[in-house]
Amino acid sequence: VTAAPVPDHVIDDLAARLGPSSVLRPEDGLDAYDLPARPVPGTGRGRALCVARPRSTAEVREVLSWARRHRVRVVPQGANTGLVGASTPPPDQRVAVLSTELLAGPPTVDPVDRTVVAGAGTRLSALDAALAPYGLWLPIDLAADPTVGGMVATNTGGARMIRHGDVRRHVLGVEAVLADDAVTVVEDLSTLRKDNAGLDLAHLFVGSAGALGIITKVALDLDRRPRARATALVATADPGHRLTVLFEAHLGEHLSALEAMSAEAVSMASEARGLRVPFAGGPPPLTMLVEASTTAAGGPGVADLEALLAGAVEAATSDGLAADAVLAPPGEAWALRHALTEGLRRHGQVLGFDVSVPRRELGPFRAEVRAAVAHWVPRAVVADFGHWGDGGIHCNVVLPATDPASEDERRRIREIVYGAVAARNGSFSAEHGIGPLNADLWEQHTPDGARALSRRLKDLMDPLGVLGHPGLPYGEPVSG
Ligand code: LAC
Ligand code: ZN
Repeated sequence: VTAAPVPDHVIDDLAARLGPSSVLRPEDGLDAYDLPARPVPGTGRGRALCVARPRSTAEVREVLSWARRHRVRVVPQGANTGLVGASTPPPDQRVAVLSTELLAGPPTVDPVDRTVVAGAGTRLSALDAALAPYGLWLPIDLAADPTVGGMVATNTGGARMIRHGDVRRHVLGVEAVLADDAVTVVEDLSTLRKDNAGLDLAHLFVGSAGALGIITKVALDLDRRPRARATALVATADPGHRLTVLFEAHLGEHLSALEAMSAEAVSMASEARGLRVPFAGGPPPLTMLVEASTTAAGGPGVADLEALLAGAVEAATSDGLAADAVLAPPGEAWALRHALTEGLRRHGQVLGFDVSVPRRELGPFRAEVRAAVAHWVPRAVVADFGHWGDGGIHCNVVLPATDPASEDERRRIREIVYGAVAARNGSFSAEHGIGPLNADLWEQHTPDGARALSRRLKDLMDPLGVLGHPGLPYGEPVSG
């Protein structure tokens, strides 16, 4: 690795290949590419060498050939909404950003097969607008507007995973460009739902964080849009797994979200955003957001779903699992849920941990973390929330902005959370993927064989190591 500055003629060579308007330089102002679209604690400001904005798969090949020739590393970037630091460049101006924002022609929808092929740079909102007229959607619910390429590269989860799964479950195919000697285009855009003809290479790129290839197009399996929906906010009397099991049993295939919000998180969000807390005595220790929905044209309506929810809540109350509950309009319930991240941030310094444990361990996990944080860093507040039905928890520890965590305290809190996760065979990255912020944990927790195979794949697909954020754990840095 050399720290020498990259000479101007290197960028000129890229501009000659793509056309000058497709390459942005620092003097053009690169804030939108150097800074994450959502604040990511622990990531400073990046500084890109330049930003390449290819308009086609052929131009992506040009960018990677250029990167190979000059030994410049390329960080792919979609909407830059990731939370583990993998989409922004490091600060040393030796890494170029490949923005997929112009790889976004109109999606090709097949309403009979319920599939779509879209350019990697297509925003989730734009995809949704293209699918709505057909009564279709991609059922991934996020408090952000990422690109579909980014969603595939990070395998996002979101708040409807309990019913619809993560992005991986919807990926039928991928077109990607490798940084191997031939700059190979792997084209696997079949939209067949039944296609068991050999290795499914498209899935190699799912969750790869741009380390194995640049995703240029994706083929996705879609669902019908819900026709009716009802939500309840439930004050839990038992912060364990029994309520989850009860709601699953009672609501069956109608259950489409089961989220949890701690009193601390709800207070901070409602205060910061002026939102109403629908419980008379203030937020209960743990509030569940339960959603029932249906896509069936001839199926239950809103009133039927509300009755179904009311029945489930009644059963929970008589079992001693629910202390109180209200039927809240879906817009209001989700507004509270989606306000949490921002609400916490306005409250102070947020140390965020995106973790998961087996569902029966959620209660004991939270109790352990809370006790340990209270003991070691008493001024810190655990304001957790998350995807309870999937065992996912955004275990946020919030400190006063005026009295943030010291290095030692940060390390201690990290040890508490990840220690409690590891003791329960949980995951240190439940849904936000791998990036420089958690690469050390990947090294620590990934079995030897899996690490070795990951490195060999990386080596094969990107032998010079020019692809992806340099803080990703899979490969050797570029030499040259
Ligand atoms: C959420 C993001 C942080 O669940 O994953 O709100
Ligand atoms: Zn989440």
